[in-house]
Amino acid sequence: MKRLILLLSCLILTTVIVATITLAADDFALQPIKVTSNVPVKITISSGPTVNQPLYRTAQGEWKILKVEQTGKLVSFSPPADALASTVILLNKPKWLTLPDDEAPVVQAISVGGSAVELSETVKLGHLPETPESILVTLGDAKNPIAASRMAVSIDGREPAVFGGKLEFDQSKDGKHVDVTISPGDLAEAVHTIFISVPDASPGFNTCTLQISFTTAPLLANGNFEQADPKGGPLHWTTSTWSQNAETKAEFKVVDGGRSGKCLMIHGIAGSLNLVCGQALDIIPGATYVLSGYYKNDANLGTASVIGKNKETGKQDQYDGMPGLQQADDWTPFSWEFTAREDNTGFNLYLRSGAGKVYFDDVKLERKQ
Ligand SMILES: [Ca+2]
Ligand SMILES: [Ca+2]
Repeated sequence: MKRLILLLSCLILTTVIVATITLAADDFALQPIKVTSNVPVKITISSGPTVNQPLYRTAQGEWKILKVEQTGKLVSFSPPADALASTVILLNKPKWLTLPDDEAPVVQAISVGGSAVELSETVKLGHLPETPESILVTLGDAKNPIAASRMAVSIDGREPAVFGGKLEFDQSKDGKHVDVTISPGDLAEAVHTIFISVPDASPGFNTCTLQISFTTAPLLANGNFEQADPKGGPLHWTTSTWSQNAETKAEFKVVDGGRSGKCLMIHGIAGSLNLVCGQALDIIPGATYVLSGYYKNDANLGTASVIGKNKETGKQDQYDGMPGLQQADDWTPFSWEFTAREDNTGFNLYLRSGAGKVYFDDVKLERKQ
């Protein structure tokens, strides 16, 4: 960055702030000079800057021609009265620059893993089976080139390179269009937010911001039942005995001997037994899902239900059940497909049982592709 040496003189001692900024890639670089002063001030630059169509910005945001004196390498100017108390000065207006420009670049298209996504300043992609390999954002600016070199992309507040990700851009010759390709890299199964800010190359840094969020966390937490709460029950699941009576006795426990590590045992011992082990679901009304996993039991025992609430009445509405599981001594796969009702919300999934022992392990829920 070329250094400017500034000499200031003013009659009254007061606040004068002069800042120079180099903007954008070499092709679209500017050297605006920001002057903040509440009194008339004369600024002299001694490094012989290029002067071509010098301009200043008025307090109203108009761009006007600036009177500049040149003596050898010395360049002097005073922000005019209509530029107090803050202005931006351009001594060398490049050919490509169109003024005024108060508009940020506009997002024209977003595609995730090759599929177009509805445009919004905050794009919520919801649950994805895995982190997309690439996210493509196309931006355009009506008046000026995009300052591609000043674009910023963060993933969960950090640089994509931290996750092995990268950023590439393809800019049109006039600079006014850019395709930004974000490869997020290797992200954990969790909620992620990508923040993108793209300024144009005008002196005002008009900046477009965009936020894209998604989650790759499993739809069912602790579906492999490796985590137990302090009482030995399955972490992230709630357990309950529905329609119980005085004699009801049951156990919900994480036990050894799972298909992988540990597993869930639901043991109905006595009394009225309508045993449920459930989890709230973050699923999309209208979408179809597949519940799958492994079980074994000591009788024809064990099932699953999905229950939703009507969006309008708030009352229990959708109530769909998986066919009951047959007796199986060894770990046996099961799978069940259901569609979350369009007019429902607040879905819960329950693994269920009655009298006897049923074991579940490696249970997962996936959206049907
Ligand atoms: Ca613009
Ligand atoms: Ca397990």
